[in-house]
Amino acid sequence: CGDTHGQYYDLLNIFELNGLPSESNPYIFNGDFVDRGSFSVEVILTLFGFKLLHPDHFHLLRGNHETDNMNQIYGFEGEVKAKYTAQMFALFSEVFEWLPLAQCINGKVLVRGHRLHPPTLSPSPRDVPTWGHGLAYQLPVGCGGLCGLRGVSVTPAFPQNGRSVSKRGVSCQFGPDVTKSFLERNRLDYIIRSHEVKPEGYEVAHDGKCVTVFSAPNYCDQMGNKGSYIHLRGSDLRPDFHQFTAVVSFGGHTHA
Ligand SMILES: [Mn+2]
Repeated sequence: CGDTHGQYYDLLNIFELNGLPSESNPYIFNGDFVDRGSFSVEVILTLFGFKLLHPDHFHLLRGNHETDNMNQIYGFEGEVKAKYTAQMFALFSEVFEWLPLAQCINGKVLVRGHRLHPPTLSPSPRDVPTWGHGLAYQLPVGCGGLCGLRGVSVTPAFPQNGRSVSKRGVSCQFGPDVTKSFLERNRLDYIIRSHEVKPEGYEVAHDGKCVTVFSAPNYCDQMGNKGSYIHLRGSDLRPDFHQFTAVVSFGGHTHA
């Protein structure tokens, strides 16, 4: 699953559609659990609950919204302080620091949500306390002329070969040649990433080697996008996409 962003009723819908987490029904959530939606506390407590219940079959990766500076701007800090206390927010913040940044499934599929650095992605998560929009960590050595840029994030969905700075100037987009070379060097089949809203809830790019999954339908109550989750099927872990639309609740209004 990709971003959930405090959309609690849509998270429950995923479990309704795909079954509750269990040893025979494992999950990976690819970051961005909180912020934007109004029920980030409910989302994260539910996810942490399943993590405690099934530690080896329920996996949470850290998104760029699992950080203090994002939580201050996009709602989670305020929500926690309103529903609980400042101390409770400090505890969430501490736990977020422990979440891994990426996960490799069966040595074949790299799941990595946010600030993906395919050219030289290191196998061990790095400590990035100020990780977020505009404060992302530096591109590692090997990224050519982009090394000196602060606040660089890497976003694919770029059909041309090579790398370039995105329109907003805060991220680096990379082409299918970069994806291919990264996968070959690391002996991987493909990448699953999130962090970017897609109309269909997912997108397959770069000859099927770079897949985006986004699980917050009608993002921010206005995008009109579908959400999706992916099943990995068979020994080759081929992606099988499942789409869903936003849950309607509260007398006809979507949650928010
Ligand atoms: Mn996001």
